Amino acid sequence: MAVSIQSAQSIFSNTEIASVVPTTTEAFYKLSVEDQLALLWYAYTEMGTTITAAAPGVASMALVEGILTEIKQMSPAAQSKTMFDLASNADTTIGRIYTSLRVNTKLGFWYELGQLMKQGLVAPIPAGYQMSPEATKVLETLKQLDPGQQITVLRNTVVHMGYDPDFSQEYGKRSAPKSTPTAVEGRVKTQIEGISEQTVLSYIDNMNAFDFTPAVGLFAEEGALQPPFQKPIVGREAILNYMREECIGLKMMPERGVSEPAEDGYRQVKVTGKVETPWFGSNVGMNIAWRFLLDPQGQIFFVAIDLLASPKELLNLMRK
Ligand code: 45D
Repeated sequence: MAVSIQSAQSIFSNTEIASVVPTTTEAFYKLSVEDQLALLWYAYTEMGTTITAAAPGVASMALVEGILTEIKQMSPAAQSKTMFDLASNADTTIGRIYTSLRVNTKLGFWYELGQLMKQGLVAPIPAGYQMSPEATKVLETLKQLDPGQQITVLRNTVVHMGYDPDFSQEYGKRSAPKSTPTAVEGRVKTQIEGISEQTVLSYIDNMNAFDFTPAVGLFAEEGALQPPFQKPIVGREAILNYMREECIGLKMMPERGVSEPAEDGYRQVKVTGKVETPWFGSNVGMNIAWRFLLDPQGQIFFVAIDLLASPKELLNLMRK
């Protein structure tokens, strides 16, 4: 059987992923928009993990200063309606601007709104708002998840707001701005217990330096990258856009791995470790697996990034 992106998806298929994240996200979307906003507010204020003050620096906040100022000047009722419209994917000017933003800027926008809500400058969730029993259940489930899983649910909900939420998924059709990679002197060489494949080590080093052009150069021309709970992004150009959109500020800390021959001269490599987002820094380490399939030339034919079900999975380096 020839190697394909589809066949590659099932390497190391015994990897247990955090499927509670998509199920909780789905349950969230079934709630009324009022409940969704209230739930986000309670989750955000009660989660116990705080957003690091440095994080908004990774977002191009200049792009949202205008709408934030506009929102501040609105009546409380209009402020609430703006948030409602965003959460319900309504076709509004703000909804269209929001959709065109990079993920980190969307997060920064809500971070600022959250601050303004705390300061009383933007309408809060009405005092005494009673969530439905369904919403209370979703919030309870969310509270049980580990911090890395909780922030992934929060991020999913924010990314899907605005008009035409699918727009941002078309990485091949949208070119993201470049960013400045870390200077060579400032870089550290990664070591991964059990792994000597240069492609894998260079992947991590380039990603940690936000040097996405050489990172993408490690992929086969028609190679693919599959983010957690998403379909594979295929081809170098689309992957490059994706990285520019989503990978600034990420800190990848692989710990250990296994490498073994696969069919047709390919090689499969599984690495586990932690990833930190600039938003939560070292407060939240996400437990991650990278499942690489390298082609006979040593290029990345496929890599899946999985959010693991539990820390125990960090030690699961078995084959099937
Ligand atoms: O509606 O190797 C209020 C890839 C009010 C790339 C609010 C990767 C109501 C390749 C509460 C104010 C990227 C795949 C809202 C690796 C309301 C690769 C605000 C993995 C919305 C390793 C809510 C990377 C707020 C990973 C402010 C796994 C919410 C990255 C804020 C994961 C939520 C990153 C924030 C994650 C969430 C970041 C800031 C999960 C950030 C999450």
